[in-house]
Amino acid sequence: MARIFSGVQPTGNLHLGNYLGAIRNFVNLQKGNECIYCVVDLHAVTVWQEPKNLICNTREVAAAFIAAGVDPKKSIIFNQSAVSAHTTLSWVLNCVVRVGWLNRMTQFKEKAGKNRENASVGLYVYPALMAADILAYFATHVPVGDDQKQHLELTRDIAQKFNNDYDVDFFPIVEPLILEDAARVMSLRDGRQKMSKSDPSDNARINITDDADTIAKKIRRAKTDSEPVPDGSQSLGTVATRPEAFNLIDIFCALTECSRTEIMSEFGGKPFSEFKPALADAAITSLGPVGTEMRHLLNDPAEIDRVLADGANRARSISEPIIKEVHGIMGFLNP
Ligand code: AQP
Repeated sequence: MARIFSGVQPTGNLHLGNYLGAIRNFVNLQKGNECIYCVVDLHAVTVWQEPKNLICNTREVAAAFIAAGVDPKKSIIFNQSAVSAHTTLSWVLNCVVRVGWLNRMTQFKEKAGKNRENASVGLYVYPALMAADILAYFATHVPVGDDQKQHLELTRDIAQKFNNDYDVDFFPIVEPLILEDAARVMSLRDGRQKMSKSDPSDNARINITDDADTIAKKIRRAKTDSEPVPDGSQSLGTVATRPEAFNLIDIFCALTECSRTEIMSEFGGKPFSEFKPALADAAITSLGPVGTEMRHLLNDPAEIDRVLADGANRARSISEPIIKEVHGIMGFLNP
């Protein structure tokens, strides 16, 4: 049985991209696997989070997992800061990873932007914390999108170096789980940027908690051009020339599990005014029940906290013996 670890940051505004690219797949992965799904609040604070928002956003991510169909009795759902193994092991791994390795991480460069001197050290060592998340549970598989592939490679390198340095065969070398149907959803305002929680424009994303009217309105206002829906022919453009148009088609594909060819043969050559209402219907059918259930769950925060507490206990029972062994291997005295 594979042991799967994955996480989502509680940075607010959970959106359709988080759902189609990650959370929806968490549900299917439960079949035949042991799954650990973490609300990664320690990762979130690598950039500033308002404390009272962080609490709400943490519950929001947990509610999204459950509303989407993750079963908290079967899978482990917890928030990262509640289990000390993550910070304990990340310090150890900070001492294993090399500065040169971290300097090659493209996500730090993107997230820190031009003002790198002012970025937190936490943002810089984020990949070592991600390695700790995975290795603290001896996770065998991690579902990854393109943006996390480099970090997962680094986790493998860190595990290998620890094993070599201490001459042990201790940490397993984790495998990426490339999900064929994990969609990459782009912004509704700019088809070259991914849909993101931190986009200042709420119209750039469909939030999981948006109601049917808001979803329809955002899709109606989604950026397109004056050309009809692409049909696969050169004359109606390519992803490179019409990224917004193809993003809407790809969202439709992900929502309905149809191929681009199927969608284009139905809508290709037609005006977007005909395509958008059909896309809105598909989004409302797929996301609507999740949003409704999420809002329902969030009305009872004590119940969400109970699920998180139970998950944290189960997470500790796996990670604590692993951390003890790490300390023993490294020669930390435990008087
Ligand atoms: N646009 C997207 N399309 C597909 N998958 C996406 N994910 C995020 N955006 C898209 C996937 O969602 C999971 C959780 O992401 P995260 O919260 O850990 O951080 P992120 O990737 O940084 O997400 P955001 O939405 O872009 O947040 P901000 O704006 O805070 O950086 C991951 O599996 C991610 O691939």
